[in-house]
Amino acid sequence: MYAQLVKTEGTKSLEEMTAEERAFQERIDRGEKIEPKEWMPEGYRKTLIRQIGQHAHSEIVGQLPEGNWITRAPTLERKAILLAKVQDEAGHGLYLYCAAETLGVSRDELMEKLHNGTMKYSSIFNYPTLNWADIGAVGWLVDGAAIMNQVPLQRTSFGPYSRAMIRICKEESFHQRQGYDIMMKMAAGTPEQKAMAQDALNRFWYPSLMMFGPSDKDSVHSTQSMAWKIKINTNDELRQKFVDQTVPQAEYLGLTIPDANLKWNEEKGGYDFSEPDWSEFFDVIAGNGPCNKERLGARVKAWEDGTWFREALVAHAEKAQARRMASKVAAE
Ligand code: FAQ
Repeated sequence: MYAQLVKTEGTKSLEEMTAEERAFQERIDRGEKIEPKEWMPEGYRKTLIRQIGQHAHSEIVGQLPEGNWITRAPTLERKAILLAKVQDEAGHGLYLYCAAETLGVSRDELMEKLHNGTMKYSSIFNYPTLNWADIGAVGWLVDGAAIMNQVPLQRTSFGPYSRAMIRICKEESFHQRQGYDIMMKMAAGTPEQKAMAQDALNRFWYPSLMMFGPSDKDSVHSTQSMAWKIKINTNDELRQKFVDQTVPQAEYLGLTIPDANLKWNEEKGGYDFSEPDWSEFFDVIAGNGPCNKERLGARVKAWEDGTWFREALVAHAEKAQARRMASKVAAE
C-alpha cells in the first residue's frame, strides 16, 4: 500500500456527524480558520500532521539537490542567489515544523519518522541534479509546481498552516524567477548550452508533473482533505493548471516539452498532455528512486552529526535556568 491511510472518520454527510463534528464542518464551510487549541476531529489533526510534516520534510530534503551546486555556480552572483534560495528552503521547513508542532507532535518525532521512512517527502527530490541547467529547471519547474500547489493552500482551513503558506509563497515566486532566469540565459546561449537546457527540461518534466500526486482516481486522501479544506484543489486540477502555465514559458525559451501528445484543446480551454509513468512514481515513493538512499542518508548523517550541538544547547539552557533560579533565591 503506497499511502499511510491515516484513519479519518470518513467523509460523513452532515446528518451522520455528531453535533461537535457538524459544528466543526460548518465552521470550515463558512471559511473560518481553525486554531490549534480549538476542538478538531482526530482525523483532521492527523491528516494535517501528515501533510504539513511531509511538506516540511520536502523543504529540507529539497535543499540537497541544489545545495550541491552552490560551490559550482558559474558566477559569484549566481552563487549568492542560490545560497539565499537554499537558505529560504530551510526557513520554510522551520515555519512548517512549527505549524505541525502546534498540533501536538514534536519536531523530534517528525524527524524520527522521516529517518525511519514512515513519513514521506516529495518524490521530486529523489532525482539527481547533474549539471547547472538542472538548477534552472528545478527553479522553473519544481518551484513552479510548488507555487501552483501552495498558492491555494494559503486559504487552507488551519490557521498556522495558512499563515506559513502566505510567507512561503512570496519567497517561492522569487525562486521560480531565478530558475527561469537561468533557463533564459542557457536557452539564449551557445548551441551546447541550449541543448543542456533542453536536456534538463526533458528529465524534469514528468517528475515535476508527479509532484501533484497520483491521478484523482488513485488519490486516497483528496475527498476528505478537500471537505476539510486542508486541500483546496484536486491533484489533477493543479497538474492541468501547471501544464497550461508552463507550455507558453517553454515556447518563450524556444524549448520543446517532451510530450508528442501535447496539444491545445479549445473545448476544455487547456492542453491535452501525456500522464507521467505512474509506476515510476509509485516506485520512487516506495524508496526506490535514483537518489532516495543518498537523500535520506544525508539527512540522517546531518541529524547524527548535530547530536553534540543539540545536547550542548540543552545543557546551556539548563545551566542558564539553574543560574537564574540561584540568583532569585539569593535575592529573596
Ligand atoms: N511525493 O491521496 P494523495 C517544495 C503520497 S514543494 C511523495 O493524493 P495527498 C518546495 C501522499 O503523501 C513539495 N509522496 O495524498 C521546494 C500519500 O501517501 P501517505 C512539497 C506523494 O496528501 C522547491 C499518497 O501518495 N509540497 O518542497 C506525492 O492528499 C524546490 C496518496 O496521495 C507539499 O508537500 C509526491 N509528489 O496529496 C523546496 C505541498 N504525492 O502520506 C526545495 C503540500 C502524493 O498517505 C526546492 N502537500 N504522495 O503515505 C499536498 O498538497 C499534498 O500532500 C499532495 C498529495 C498534493 C502532495
